Amino acid sequence: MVAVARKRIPQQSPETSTFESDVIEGLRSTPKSLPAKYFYDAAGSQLFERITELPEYYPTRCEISMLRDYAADIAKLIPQGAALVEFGSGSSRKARILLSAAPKLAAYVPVDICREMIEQEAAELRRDFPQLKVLPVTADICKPFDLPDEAKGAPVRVGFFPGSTIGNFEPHEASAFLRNAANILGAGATLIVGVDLIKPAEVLNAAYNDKAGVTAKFNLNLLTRINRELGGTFRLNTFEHHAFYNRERHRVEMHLASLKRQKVKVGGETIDFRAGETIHTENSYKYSVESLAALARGVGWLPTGAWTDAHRYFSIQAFRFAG
Ligand code: AVJ
Repeated sequence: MVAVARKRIPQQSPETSTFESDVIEGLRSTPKSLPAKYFYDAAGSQLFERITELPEYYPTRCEISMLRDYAADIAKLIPQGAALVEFGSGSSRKARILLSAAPKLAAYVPVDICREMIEQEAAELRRDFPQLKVLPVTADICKPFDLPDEAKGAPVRVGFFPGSTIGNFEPHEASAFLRNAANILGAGATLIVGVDLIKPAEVLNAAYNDKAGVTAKFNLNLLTRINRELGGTFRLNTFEHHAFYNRERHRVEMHLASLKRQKVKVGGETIDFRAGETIHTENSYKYSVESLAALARGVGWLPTGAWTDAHRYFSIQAFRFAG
């Protein structure tokens, strides 16, 4: 037997070590990038809540008022005894509107990566909807996961994916997500998706460059998180928030631009920045009703309904999976 030198095993949770390897990989790439999903630590989630209340940031307000206005119509797509499965449920604020409008739902399955959040929310939902079976699942919505037996046993399943979270995926990832959702929900399923629409650049640029600077704080908080959790040496006043609508690719891009040439240490690595070099931190893809339907059709979802607001800023789209 040959003795093998063992590497020291870092004292970290699996989440932390994936965070570290994702961050190092992104910062060593050209151009530099970081995955948008890491925005949402406790501080980042609070900053996002503040974004949703900004005058310039229309999507959340728009979607919630549409869910209220069209709840009865949307509920017509929810069959008797169905289980509602929400992908990335968070606070379940939007699902509550559907739950109130569709009393024939038998079960609600909030799926989220954050365990504490859904367990706490489940207790409140059970109190507010005593007839409903609330069956939380802790899982990464991008990967295959198992539904609870009671949801599998329901006559049919209805997926719910609000918030234009689908816009954070690259189009090929959005397509993979839709395919995964079809596999999880099964034949006869309906999927209700909230999607931000293509619109004039001025509206989009304002929504991601708010006057109060909350979106800038949200973006920069990713560096604070890296400093705290990975021992990074980012100096926040040497990076600047950049956000703009990329018309060719139908997406809002967020970046953090280094104001000078500098070196930053992260997890034992040294990263060089040129003056003006950026880290690409987020894409927020915008769709038309037709372009999302085309993507969905490609993986077997047929359009069964679409709603937009008076300005055509936001859409709620429904699809059915024949199987
Ligand atoms: C939660 C992904 C829908 O893309 O508009 C808000 C996140 N980023 N402001 C979005 C976000 C900057 C948001 N999503």
